[in-house]
Amino acid sequence: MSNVATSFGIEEALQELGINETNHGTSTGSNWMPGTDEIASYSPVDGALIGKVTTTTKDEYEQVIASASEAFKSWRVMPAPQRGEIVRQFGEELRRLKEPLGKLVSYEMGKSYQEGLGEVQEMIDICDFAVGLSRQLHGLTMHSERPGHRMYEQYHPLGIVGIISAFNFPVAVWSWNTALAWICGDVCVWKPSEKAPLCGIACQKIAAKVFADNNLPEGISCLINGDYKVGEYMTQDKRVPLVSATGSTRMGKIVAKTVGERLGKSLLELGGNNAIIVTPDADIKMTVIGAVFGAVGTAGQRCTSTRRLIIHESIYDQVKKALVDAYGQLRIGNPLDENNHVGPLIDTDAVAMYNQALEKVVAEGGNIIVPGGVLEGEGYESGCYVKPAIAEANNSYEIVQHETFAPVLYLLKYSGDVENAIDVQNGVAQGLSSAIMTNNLREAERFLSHAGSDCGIANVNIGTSGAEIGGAFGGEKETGGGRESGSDAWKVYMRRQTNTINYTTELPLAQGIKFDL
Ligand code: UN1
Repeated sequence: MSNVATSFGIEEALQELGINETNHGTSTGSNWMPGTDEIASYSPVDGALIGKVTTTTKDEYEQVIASASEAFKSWRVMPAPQRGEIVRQFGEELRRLKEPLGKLVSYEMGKSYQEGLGEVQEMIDICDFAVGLSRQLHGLTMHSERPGHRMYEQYHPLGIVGIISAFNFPVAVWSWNTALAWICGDVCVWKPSEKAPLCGIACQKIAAKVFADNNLPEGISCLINGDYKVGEYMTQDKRVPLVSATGSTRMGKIVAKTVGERLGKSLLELGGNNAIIVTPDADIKMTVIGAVFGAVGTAGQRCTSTRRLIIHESIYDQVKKALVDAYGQLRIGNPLDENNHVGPLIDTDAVAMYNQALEKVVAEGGNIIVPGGVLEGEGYESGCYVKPAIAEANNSYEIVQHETFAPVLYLLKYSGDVENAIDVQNGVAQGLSSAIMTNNLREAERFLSHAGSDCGIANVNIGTSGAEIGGAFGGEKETGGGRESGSDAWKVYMRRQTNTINYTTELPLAQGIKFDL
């Protein structure tokens, strides 16, 4: 174990979570399969090897699907509130293991420990939400046009839900899917990111214990590991009616095409290019807090991170100065140390992309006002620590149109009416999250109107990131159109059936059709 790992209790956390030096990466619950090539997980915090995970073979994948299909037969007929009880117990286990799991998230992914705990809290919250929902999986009843007939709709489980998740929320996104899918009566197969596979092992062990303690069959929660080829086993597989994928737009397009070709369903949570509009009526103090957290939180690696600030010309210089001052206060370093605001990027490939973005914005005519750079020296040995940067730019720049998963914030100036700012905000291919900072009711309502923000999330006087689980989460356009977590997102995990029952001795046909024999 490295010095950092020792001083911040990583060894104990790994032990509590059952993580070994080498871990089998394929599981149907209590049953773990040996697998093949190993994925090594290095911490971006200090570059140390945390552990290895074996990848899933095609043959093991087949065993996983067989087990999941078998489990589905009994799980789907268990009353939903009883499934809710299992999810409640899972939430309790998460409460018990919140600290070690939060620590692992922080050490393997690089987000701050506080954000790691926050991520586990999102898991707990979605479990609570799902428990209540397990008594509310309701359809509608409607009046039949035929006498003595009753018509209603009901929701049935789909079957196997395939989950492909990204490194940046290595545990929460899985739980948003599983907590709902499980209470809906589905079984889940999860392929976590190759960049955070140990988080996947930890979560699967927590879930497996709950299922085993309740004598439930293998296969309700399954784990597979590997690169895109292992993901393809699921996207191409007709036995997986729904694939929920989080990641880049590039990846999402491939998933959508592959799943679409077999007329399966996909739930996509892809790239964002989120903006905050700052109008002349904005509270500048709130704006700065929201913008800085949105841009540098999770080192700019949330799909909801703030990438663009669209500022009215009348307050542009004031906001710019306040931001430069705030960036001057940021402490970059070990994310397990609660004194630091910004941790590392996930790996050196991400650092290369960050560098390219800064080069590109300059090449396109941008003006860097808070310079970036890769940090070196003591504490920065992993090579993944970068300085959050700010550039004055134009929305038409190719790089501004592109989602760079790093702490690079673009300042864009607008003049005239709020409509002009909304046009800029909507003038990108992505449509995840958006926000306006204003105390002017007219501006706020314009932003939220049919002619306003075209994003899945539109906030007033709050930044773009940090959504609560109670609302449906997701975005439009190249973000993929999917909705996860709260509200009625559960419906994606079920199939709808319309039922008509005749309780007379006649057989009248709909639409007045006569068919006398
Ligand atoms: C993501 O970045 O993939 O709104 C999800 C937020 C978090 C979720 C982000 N609750 O920032």
